[in-house]
Amino acid sequence: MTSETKFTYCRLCPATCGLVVQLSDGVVTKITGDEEHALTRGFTCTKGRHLADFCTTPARLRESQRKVAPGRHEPVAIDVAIGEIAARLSDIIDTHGPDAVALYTGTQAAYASLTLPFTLAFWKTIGSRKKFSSMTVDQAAKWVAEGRLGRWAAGSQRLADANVWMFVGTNPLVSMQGGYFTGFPIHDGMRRLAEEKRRGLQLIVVDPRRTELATRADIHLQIIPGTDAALFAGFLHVLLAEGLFDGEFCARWAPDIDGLRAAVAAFTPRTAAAVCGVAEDDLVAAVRLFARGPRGMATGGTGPDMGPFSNLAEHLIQTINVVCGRFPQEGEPLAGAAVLGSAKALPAEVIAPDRHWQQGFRSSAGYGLLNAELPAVTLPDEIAAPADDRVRALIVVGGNPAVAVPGKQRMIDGLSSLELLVTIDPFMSETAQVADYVIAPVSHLERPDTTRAYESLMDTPFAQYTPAILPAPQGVIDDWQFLLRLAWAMGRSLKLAGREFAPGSPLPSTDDVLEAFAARARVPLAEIKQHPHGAVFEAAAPVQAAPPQPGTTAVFDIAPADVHAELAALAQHVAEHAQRQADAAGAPDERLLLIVRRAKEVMNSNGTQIAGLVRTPANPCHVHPADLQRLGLAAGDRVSLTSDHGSIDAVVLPDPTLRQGAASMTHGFGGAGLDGDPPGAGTSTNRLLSAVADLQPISGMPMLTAVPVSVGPPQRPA
Ligand SMILES: Nc1nc2c(c(=O)[nH]1)N[C@H]1C(S)=C(S)[C@@H](COP(=O)(O)OP(=O)(O)OC[C@H]3O[C@@H](n4cnc5c(=O)[nH]c(N)nc54)[C@H](O)[C@@H]3O)O[C@H]1N2
Ligand SMILES: Nc1nc2c(c(=O)[nH]1)N[C@H]1C(S)=C(S)[C@@H](COP(=O)(O)OP(=O)(O)OC[C@H]3O[C@@H](n4cnc5c(=O)[nH]c(N)nc54)[C@H](O)[C@@H]3O)O[C@H]1N2
Ligand code: SF4
Ligand SMILES: [Mo]
Repeated sequence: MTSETKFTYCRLCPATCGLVVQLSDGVVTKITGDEEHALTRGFTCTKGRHLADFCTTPARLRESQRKVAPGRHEPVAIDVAIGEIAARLSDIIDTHGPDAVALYTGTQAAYASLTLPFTLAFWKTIGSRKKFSSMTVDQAAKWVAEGRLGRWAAGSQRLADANVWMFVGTNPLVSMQGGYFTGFPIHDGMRRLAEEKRRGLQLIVVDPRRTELATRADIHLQIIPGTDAALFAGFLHVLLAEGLFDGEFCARWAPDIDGLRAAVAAFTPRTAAAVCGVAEDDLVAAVRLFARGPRGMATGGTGPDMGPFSNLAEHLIQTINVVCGRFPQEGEPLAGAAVLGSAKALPAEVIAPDRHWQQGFRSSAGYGLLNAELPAVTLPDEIAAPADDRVRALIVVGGNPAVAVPGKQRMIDGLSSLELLVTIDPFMSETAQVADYVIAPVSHLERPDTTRAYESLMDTPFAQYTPAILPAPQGVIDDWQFLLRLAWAMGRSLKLAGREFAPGSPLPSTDDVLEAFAARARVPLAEIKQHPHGAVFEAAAPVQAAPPQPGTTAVFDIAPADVHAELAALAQHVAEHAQRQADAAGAPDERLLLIVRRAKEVMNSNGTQIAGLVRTPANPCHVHPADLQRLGLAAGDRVSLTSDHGSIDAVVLPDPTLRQGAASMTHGFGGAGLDGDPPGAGTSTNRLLSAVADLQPISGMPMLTAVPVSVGPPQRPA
């Protein structure tokens, strides 16, 4: 028997936790956290310790699959699959043009460093404008806000230098969401947060649940779900009324203070606090604490970006940073690391709002391109559109749109009606089950990789290289290699990493391509490879913000006309809501507001297939104990949740950390059920949510949080 110990890192989420893998005769016997890892110091979550199961579970595909009849797939050799897919794609493009082919990228396209660059290069050579991703069922409001407000060229301040930070609707101690999204450290967050707090960092958390993060807050505003826009309008009202903003910064970079003051005038702290269900004093105290700074930002996660008025909520959160001047100034360190990537001293100035979606292409559903993407909920519309270049073929990389997007059945029906659906996926996901080809990729522990792709999310100049830990099964292919070979089979080259990968040239190895991507690294890849636990490279210290370019005239647009109009609409919505409540004083709305939540044991739908990872009951519905009692329910009861758009079943569990009136579930569950979620698999909340009602303008973002549901006796047999 040969025993081996190998060092690597987890590739399921950006936390890239260091792992120690123990093998006996080539079989993984145990995975633990790597105590010697430079940043994660032994921390992992349960998913990381199960990482080998993602490679070895019987459910994992070891060969690519071809559909032979609806619901029936057979193994297909990769050369055959590539040849057939290339021929069909070429035919569709020749007959109907490149826009008849669409792309959907999901989260797992981002976690192998070569997958996304090759996907985007492949996409460029196809030349289609119909690109979709999970971002438009996630935080598309951030793109809208930047396009309307403008952004700071030198990026964000760093938590490590901050005195105060306000986290809105994010729980990075579970989600590990950090970097440019929230500013939270992606590595070993729990310990890092404790260290920053000991240094004096003060925390404000806005969340309807007393989350792991909220228990560590100096001020927790436990708002009514879906009321963020009103809260931050009130927040800005107080900031401006009390003169707590940075007048000098605004005079130079955000001149329309009077416009903003007028736009938030209706949102007095009393009104905002009443709408949000918090104490007025707490709101005012949060404003004063934040304003005192002098450093630190307000950042939002999925909470404010998935609810009603999400574009507005995100605009107001970012505007708080603008009026308080909370950006790196000339000579201050930039956030984000660059060890394998290149670093540039970005100027301390504004990049003007461009509202890019207003120009150029419009989809048949009427949307412009937001960051070169169309709304994911409109994919079924683009498939059904009465146009010659309607979406006829779809390529999915690292995503599971059948389960990720509200209106689950609508999406499954749309995907099923495609002329060609290809997904690269190690599992027979719901999307794979209706696909014509399922390409079986190399799995996490089977590929060498570097941490390059995560550097923009890091706050420390850290880098790690990992070799492949396990051999890949014969029949699988690297995501990037499939895309390159598919392009070649279509007679096209891919251009990336300063190279042209032309048809007929020798097929590079993954290590060759990783080298090519490291050509301009600040620390040579060869040196990084000498640190099996990863290392912090002081030679790659953060660069400092450069002075603004002479003559720059760009400024933030803090109160554009559409934001004004949205605030007016919100004020009216608030007034109507208050009126309805007064009218119904005797018969209050019994419905709960269903909110989003991340579960430690799964990463969206990843992990739902791994035995021993998912707890029982799968995807329970959490309800405050007082609400359970009011509804006559007990822990463990099966219930039906009914929204205006659908109904699902779940098991209720008490959760005293919730605000009363809220219920919370996670997403990504639902198992193999194409017509309904099978018992025991956990239900998909996307059967409750609408892909057509209450969409946000510009982004087409649906409502995923703060959705009214009635909770009652189960309507289906167990
Ligand atoms: N109701 C509700 N819906 C939501 C959300 C919510 O909060 N509530 N959250 C939304 C958010 S934020 C997001 S990001 C989306 C997620 O949307 P998606 O990214 O579309 O969904 P995932 O479940 O992450 O899909 C990842 C897929 O990649 C596959 N995969 C795993 N490893 C690999 C690999 O190495 N290569 C390839 N090619 N594939 C791999 C997995 O098997 C899985 O099928 O869901 C959204 N949907
Ligand atoms: N373990 C695990 N980690 C993950 C994922 C996963 O599925 N599992 N998914 C990954 C993905 S794709 C993403 S996008 C990130 C998301 O990362 P986060 O945005 O940090 O996700 P959550 O931890 O769900 O935090 C969202 C918080 O918003 C709160 N919330 C709900 N509704 C509202 C509201 O109306 N207003 C406010 N202010 N708050 C509200 C919820 O109570 C919750 O605490 O996580 C990533 N990490
Ligand atoms: S999934 Fe868990 S173990 Fe893996 S990187 Fe993320 S937090 Fe770390
Ligand atoms: Mo996400």
